[in-house]
Amino acid sequence: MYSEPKRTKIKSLMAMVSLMCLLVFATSCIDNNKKTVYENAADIPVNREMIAELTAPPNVPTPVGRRKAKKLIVNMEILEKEGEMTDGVSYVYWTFGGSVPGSFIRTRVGDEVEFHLKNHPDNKLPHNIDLHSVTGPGGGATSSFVAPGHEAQFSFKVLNPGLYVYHCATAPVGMHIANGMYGLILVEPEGGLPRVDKEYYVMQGDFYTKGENGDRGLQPFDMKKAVDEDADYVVFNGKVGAMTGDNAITANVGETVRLFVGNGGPNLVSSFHVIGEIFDEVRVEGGDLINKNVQTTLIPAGGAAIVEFTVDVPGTFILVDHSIFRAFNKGALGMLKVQGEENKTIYSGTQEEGIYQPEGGGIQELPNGDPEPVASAKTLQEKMEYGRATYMQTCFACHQAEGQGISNAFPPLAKSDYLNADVNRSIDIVLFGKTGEITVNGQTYNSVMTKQDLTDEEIANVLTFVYNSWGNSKQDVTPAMVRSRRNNK
Ligand code: HEC
Ligand SMILES: [Cu+2]
Repeated sequence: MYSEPKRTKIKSLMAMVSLMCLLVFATSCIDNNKKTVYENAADIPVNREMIAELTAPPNVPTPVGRRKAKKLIVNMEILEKEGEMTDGVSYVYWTFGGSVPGSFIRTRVGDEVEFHLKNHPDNKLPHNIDLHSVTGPGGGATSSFVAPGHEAQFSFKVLNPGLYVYHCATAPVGMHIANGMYGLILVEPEGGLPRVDKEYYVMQGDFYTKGENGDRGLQPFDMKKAVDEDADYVVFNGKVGAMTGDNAITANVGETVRLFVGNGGPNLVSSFHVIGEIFDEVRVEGGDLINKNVQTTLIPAGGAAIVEFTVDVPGTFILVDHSIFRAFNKGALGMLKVQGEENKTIYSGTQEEGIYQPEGGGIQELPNGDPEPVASAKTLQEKMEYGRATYMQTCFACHQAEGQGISNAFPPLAKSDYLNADVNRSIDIVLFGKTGEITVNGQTYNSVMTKQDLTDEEIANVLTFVYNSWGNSKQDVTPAMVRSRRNNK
């Protein structure tokens, strides 16, 4: 009667004993390995010195691999310098190492970082650095405050693995961050992160300018807009187009891509997404937690994430902040270009319905209010310049930087027989939109271009730019021509 439960008891006892044996065996295995495992990263000894390799985005330094912990010397120079926010718009950036985001720093657990922060003599302001990977007051800020023409030095032991943000923390802190003073420091675990084929550095930031998005000239920082969190630009790697066209990051079919993604803020949280990809793995918030099969990952201001995915099919994959107006209207858009063999099983690439056009409503229906009176372009050169700016803001997301279009989705404007055949038809397309099948350079497209909310002069300039670029017919389009087409309908 009791035999059944008894047997079960004996069984479980045996199971327990064998489990214990296994545990003992496993521990002795580790012991036999004679590898000292430090329970406390602070105890990891360093031997020898090494100058840290620093890189500007989208590049990252060489992986740490199996190297031992070292005294790692970081030489970081702060430079205040004018740069381009987008075509025709410049901005005075404050930078760690000359780039926004600042130089990427790559360390491993146990490293002892000797940080040299140099403030260039031509700079106007004092700065400092707060690294989120530092255990200590202010993350280093209190020890690194440095006036122009001076250098500050401090050191710290790298204790926790992960991907960390660093930033300037000099008052007014928000303003220093808003001007581009942030970057990433990676702390690899002992033995390094698993090997991948491609690694890139991407960091989002929001910018606040006196003028509105696209207003030309040198734009000063706007404190009121920054306080109101009313960003004019939201960008990857410091400017509109830092990761598009020729600046796109690249990979080959079959490769694994790892993106170190940070968000400098100062204000906005990023809904980071790659159109047409699924993240196989995300190291959530840059820490140890690995989430799998993720579509969009949240990257807080002052936070980071490591995302990884294998690219299976060729094409252009668009990196966005999926708060989507930021992507298509404020600049938070980058590109990963993948080359290699198509795989029709994974993606047919031929079906005509269902083209994903998130930019459809975004750019066109933006309520602009009354159009601002803009300076009129007089010369062809001016028309080209203004037209190019409109192109890069309005048309480029679909027709691409060199007018090459995207196969099966957006027809090319470069050497377009369709464009060159009839100027009035082109004006009508921009004015009123276009649907239905068309053939451009022998390829058929059957899609939708919504009407573009632009003034007559803007349309004249952008079309003049298109006609005078990329091997087209050099047609000059005037505002009067656009006006007469507009009134025609
Ligand atoms: C949202 C994506 C999108 C945007 C933005 C866009 N287009 Fe288009 N464009 C298209 C699509 C799609 C077609 C093809 C429509 C069809 O299949 O009927 C097209 C067709 C055209 C054509 C005729 C075909 C050719 O290749 O010559 C011209 C000219 C053109 N667009 C110019 C522009 C200009 C100039 C702008 C910016 C002011 C612009 N487009 C903005 C998607 C876009
Ligand atoms: Cu600063």
